Amino acid sequence: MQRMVGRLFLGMAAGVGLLGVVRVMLGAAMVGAGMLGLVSGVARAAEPLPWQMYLQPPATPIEERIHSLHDLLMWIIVLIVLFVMALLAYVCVKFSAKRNPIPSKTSHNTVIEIAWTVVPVLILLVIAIPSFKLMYFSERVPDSQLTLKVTGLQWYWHYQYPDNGDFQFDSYGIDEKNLAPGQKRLLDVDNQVVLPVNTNIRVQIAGQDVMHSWFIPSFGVQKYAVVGRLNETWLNIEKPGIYYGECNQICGVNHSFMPIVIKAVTKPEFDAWVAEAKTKFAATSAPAATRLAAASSN
Ligand SMILES: [Cu+2]
Repeated sequence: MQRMVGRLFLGMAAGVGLLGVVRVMLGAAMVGAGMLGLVSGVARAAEPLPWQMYLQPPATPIEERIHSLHDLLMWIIVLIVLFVMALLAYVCVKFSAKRNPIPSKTSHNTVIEIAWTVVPVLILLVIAIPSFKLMYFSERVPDSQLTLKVTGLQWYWHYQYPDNGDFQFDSYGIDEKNLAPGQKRLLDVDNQVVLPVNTNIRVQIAGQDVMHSWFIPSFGVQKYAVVGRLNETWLNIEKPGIYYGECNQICGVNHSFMPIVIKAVTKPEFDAWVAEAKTKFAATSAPAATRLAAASSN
């Protein structure tokens, strides 16, 4: 009975190990392919695509560093999985009941016990150093040249440009039935956030009803929008383009219908847009929810 349980356990461990190896090898292949740019046709757009693997291409210095940390971790995982698999295979062969009918009763080995405590600690240290560096890098806003204020509401985003005349607007996801040709379902919005490239942008994020989260994968930005609290992060978008994100904090029934679209443009294009936006959004003084509440109390 004991032997059967032992075999079952070994079989399960081997199965799980094998699955892990397949998964990690696939991941490693994607890392390699990503580094070589082989998946460029598939994964080069800053948006989710069918059958997409690996991360979206980075568009900010933060996301570039996230990619390197991810790749480092992936190689560490590959090595650990291979090492554990090799040990398992060795044990299965060398200590099978046939080859080793009288098992040793050894229960302690000081050297091995110290080694399997110290080695994981060292591995964690190797991971911790770049991880903390990245955390500080993404938290500390460098000299900002522009501020964007983001407010999360059920279920849309409200944006404010305090340095550019303080105009503000709501940004709603577009209903499936109202999509124009070329617009993306669950990703496109009525009013895009326009930002200049190569500019240090301070992003301040708050909530007005429940918790939301402003998440743009290709920027490496994911910040909670909390009521009564101002969270802060920063961006420096490297190339013009359209970047997509979504609310990624479950915030109620329409959580999946509050996408984020950032249009990154050159500085002159940004200035032209600001001039236009100031008139276009002149009548907007607060998020729609606040305006509705004020109107109904009158
Ligand atoms: Cu939300």
